[in-house]
Amino acid sequence: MAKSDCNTLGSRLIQIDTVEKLEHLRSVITEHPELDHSYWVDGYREHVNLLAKPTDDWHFSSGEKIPAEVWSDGIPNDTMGKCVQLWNKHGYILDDLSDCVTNKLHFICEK
Ligand SMILES: [Ca+2]
Repeated sequence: MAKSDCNTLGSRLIQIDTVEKLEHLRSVITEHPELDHSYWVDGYREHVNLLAKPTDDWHFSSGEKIPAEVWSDGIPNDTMGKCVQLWNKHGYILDDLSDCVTNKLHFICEK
């Protein structure tokens, strides 16, 4: 699983907390066609239930709130969203997903 794999390496899932960091990742990935995957990145949502709005309560593992500006318009959009991917569609946007484990996403660690 990505989180424990990152921990084994003495790192963590990458925390995309600024637009600059997001754009840097996009430029690295687009320059290297072999890196064209969707990636599991840090972010989770508390209080997932059908009454909550998909935009509610998104945090990094550090507990900090995910800043609104790193999300694209209309995202998060999954009622049951629990985790975050850097999606290899729409030019690598952050997207919420209900399950990042069974989707067998690649993942990015950082120190
Ligand atoms: Ca979504």
